[in-house]
Amino acid sequence: MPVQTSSDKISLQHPKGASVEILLYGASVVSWKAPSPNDSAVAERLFVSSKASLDGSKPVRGGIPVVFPAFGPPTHPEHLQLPQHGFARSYVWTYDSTVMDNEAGVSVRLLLEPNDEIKAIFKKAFQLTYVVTLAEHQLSTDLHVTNPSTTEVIPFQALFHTYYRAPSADVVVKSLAGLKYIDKTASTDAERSTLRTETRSEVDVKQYTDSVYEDAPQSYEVIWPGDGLHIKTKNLKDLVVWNPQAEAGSKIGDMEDGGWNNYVCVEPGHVRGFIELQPGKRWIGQQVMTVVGGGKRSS
Ligand code: TA6
Repeated sequence: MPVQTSSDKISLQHPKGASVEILLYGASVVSWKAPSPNDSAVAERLFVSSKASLDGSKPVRGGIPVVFPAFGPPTHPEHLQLPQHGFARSYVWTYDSTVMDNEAGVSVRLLLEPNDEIKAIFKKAFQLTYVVTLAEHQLSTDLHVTNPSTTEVIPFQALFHTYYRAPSADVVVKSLAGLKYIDKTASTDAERSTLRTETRSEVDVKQYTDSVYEDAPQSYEVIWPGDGLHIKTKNLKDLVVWNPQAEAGSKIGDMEDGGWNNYVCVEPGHVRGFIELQPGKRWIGQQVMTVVGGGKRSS
């Protein structure tokens, strides 16, 4: 069965060997296995900490948490009751339907609407739809935000907090040179909000890194010796690159020891400023992740 649903998760299986697991809790993608274009060997592409809670008691440390409607500690006046990174990653979504199921791709749709707990901390009506699509070498995630109100605007930020399984000593992110960014590892508020210019053509995460790039090209490569991915996005103008290294990672309770050696977070989002979704409108943000393997690079 290409799509299997149970009380707490959805599994997708592509006929060429790729697979995905999505927890209903947070619509968290917790596994993406895909064959390499080099030798067809199927490998896990996402990092999930062995200490992550997968029982719905807290957001998953790894995979692809969905960040909505606030990134980081909330700053918008209408978000001040929200937890860090909003609520989408910490409520149970529902399986809506299978969108596609053939050789080209296997795709499912999940939904999140306000429940009583969400209504207590976020006063806006909304509907979130999440479409996850698996192809042989590719995974796409599409977040649809719908504003059903006839009068109210929804201010929000959105981001895919994707943890790629990759050696942090060797991985680099390309296509960021020349961009403006803020460095959240800096020690003072003033330094953290200073806009800097990226000079590196290949950004590494050998040191504690927490950089928020703005107005990025929406096409990136995440590569390391022998393997790599290409990432393309729509309507997600910003990009966060995060790896805590031991300095900050050892303070994260659900991070496994040395986990920071095994991933890089490359997180497309709209997080510098806010989207103001007008009454009756829908916004769609998308990331498309393609395994390109080693030696092959997409343009
Ligand atoms: O996206 C990077 C970031 O905002 C970092 O500042 C870091 O704290 C990380 O997310 C993890 O946040 P979390 O709430 O999942 O512990």
